[in-house]
Amino acid sequence: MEKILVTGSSGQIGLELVDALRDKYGEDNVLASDIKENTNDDPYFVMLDILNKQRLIEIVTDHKITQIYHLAAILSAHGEWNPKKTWNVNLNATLHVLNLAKEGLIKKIFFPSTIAVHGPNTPKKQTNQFTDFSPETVYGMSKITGELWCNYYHKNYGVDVRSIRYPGIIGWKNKPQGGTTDYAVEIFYDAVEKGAYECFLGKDTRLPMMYIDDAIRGTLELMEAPAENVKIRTSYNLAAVSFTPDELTALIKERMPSFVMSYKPDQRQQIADGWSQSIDDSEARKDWNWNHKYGVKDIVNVMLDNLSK
Ligand code: NAD
Ligand code: AKB
Repeated sequence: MEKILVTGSSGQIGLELVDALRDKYGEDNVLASDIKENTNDDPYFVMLDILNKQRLIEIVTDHKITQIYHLAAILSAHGEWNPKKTWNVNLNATLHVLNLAKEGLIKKIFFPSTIAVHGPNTPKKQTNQFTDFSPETVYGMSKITGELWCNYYHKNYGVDVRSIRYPGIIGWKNKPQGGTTDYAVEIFYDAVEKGAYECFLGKDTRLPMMYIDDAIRGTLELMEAPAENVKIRTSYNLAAVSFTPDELTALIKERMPSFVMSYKPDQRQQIADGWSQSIDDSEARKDWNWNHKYGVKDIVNVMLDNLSK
């Protein structure tokens, strides 16, 4: 029986991933953990600062954890406020988790990477799996280094670590914080609540995005794939849709003609300008049959339908 620990479980992805894992493995076999208080009275939640190595070892040993989904991180925009802390949380804590597997305490790890591993020199369109990585944010630097360590631990110590480079994730259940792609969720909340949104990115800023159900299904599919199919042990490119704020506005206006969009780009514009606009994920499609289900119109519909309720 698998016993799973999710770190950073109170975040945008963690809250939904924990539910999906519990549906699959059973409520009491999935332990949620975060540095942030859990507000849902979850009996299977523990407080864990991922930098506290001793507490991490105690939790893994006491609960006989076999797999860790290591989500805890500081995202791109917030990462620039405190680069050293971001490096520590995003990279050094990942090394703690990798060491648990090297020492035989756990069997499998999921490490989420990101399109932020790309930088200004990376080709922008249909960015290939194997490309130039020269990120200019500490978030991107920590994630590409994390990917390389994952590969190193796999090749040298046989650690079964699997990873996806998520694009911007869109879902209606939780509002994201601290990222550069957050506008693509905030816009729907504000459209429903205020009928208007002021976007912190310029109208032509094209970025790769994905609906959260696709991201979570893809994560579980990768983690369940036979080990021999998982050929890439840095991190898999994963793609679904790609659009600009202007294009998204046009689709929202089809449903809400009175919706008003305005633009006030801030420091996040520079971060977005360094990232790819669309992603070639053919390796994931070939190796473990990845396929997205939600197109951009589906995302607009599912977001507006659920938030309106
Ligand atoms: P999030 O910021 O919503 O959640 C991250 C969680 O980590 C937060 O709940 C935070 O409290 C926790 N955390 C931060 N420091 C911690 C520490 N020291 N100890 C324990 N917990 C700590 O992020 P998310 O959007 O849910 O992302 C989850 C993972 O997926 C991250 O690793 C992120 O890099 C990656 N990712 C997310 C996206 C996206 O669009 N959401 C895209 C690419 C990659
Ligand atoms: C961010 O914008 O920082 C994240 C990401 C794409 O990694 N959503």
